[in-house]
Amino acid sequence: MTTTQVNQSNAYNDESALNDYFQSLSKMNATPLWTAMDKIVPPYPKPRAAPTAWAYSVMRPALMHAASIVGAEEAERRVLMLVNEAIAAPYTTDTIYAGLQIVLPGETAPAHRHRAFALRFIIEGTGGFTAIEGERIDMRRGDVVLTPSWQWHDHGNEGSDPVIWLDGLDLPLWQHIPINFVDQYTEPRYPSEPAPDSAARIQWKIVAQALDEQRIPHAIYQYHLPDGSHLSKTISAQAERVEAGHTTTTSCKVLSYIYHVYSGQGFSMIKTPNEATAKRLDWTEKDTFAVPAWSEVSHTCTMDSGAVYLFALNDRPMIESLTFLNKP
Ligand code: GTQ
Repeated sequence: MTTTQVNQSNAYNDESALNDYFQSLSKMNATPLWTAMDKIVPPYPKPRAAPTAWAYSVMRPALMHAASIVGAEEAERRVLMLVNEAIAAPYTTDTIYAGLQIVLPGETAPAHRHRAFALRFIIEGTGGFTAIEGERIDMRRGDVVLTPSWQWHDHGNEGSDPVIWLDGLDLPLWQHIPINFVDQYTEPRYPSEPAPDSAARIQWKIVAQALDEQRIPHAIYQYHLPDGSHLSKTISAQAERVEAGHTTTTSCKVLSYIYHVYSGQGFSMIKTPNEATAKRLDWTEKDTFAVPAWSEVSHTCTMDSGAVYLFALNDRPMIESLTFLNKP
């Protein structure tokens, strides 16, 4: 045996020598890749998110409770973050954040701007508005209101009931790329004028019509800006109609989604690459649920008549621009 061979076999078998070696590495701010290879370069895609659901019947009282303990102005944004059951905030999925925001009559969520992109899907209340860079936009049930990066925005409510909406932001990305920060405006409200025709609002009736025109049991509509592009460079949105009694074809997408039930009821079967079996999430109107990336998913409408209408945030723009929309 040569000296080299002897040394090698010792190094492979001597556990305490290995431990000493690993300890010496940590003092050098180094660590072996070969003991962590599966985690660092996984053999299959491993989303951290798990399928998670938030029932509106549970979340609405919690939002009303929040409204009784903190003012919108004091909170800056009175939001209950929807936290994925397998990851800490701000992760609702690996790439998308969602929260539920409530503004009471007469309140103002003060003007600020940030690098992060935001969109809102209005769940309930009349008289709510978002002012975006001087455009005052009424918020109506089912509408999507956009807040592009670095535009001043404040929210208010001039109606007589609470206004509640789903916030969708690209915040998880900025945990990794530190370009997001907030700038506070000097006054609670940024000066604004009513803008009934603003391109920053996409009305539900337009989306519903586009879904209904597709005379198929499972219709999908991708939101886009007037120039045909996605709603932002990072996250966008889609809507779906599933006819009464219909189950969609099971499909597996690279994208992750946060679904919100506009109307109707049913359930989704969601199998992530991390689990052997699918998880069933039952849902009804105004509920929200997270679908991790790379999941096999089907949606079933359990109603006897009519159809379920679903809204979903997705991370399509980012994945598409990385050219990873399709599986290799
Ligand atoms: O309305 O600007 O849910 O800045 C999280 C961060 C909402 C907002 C959120 C925000 C906002």
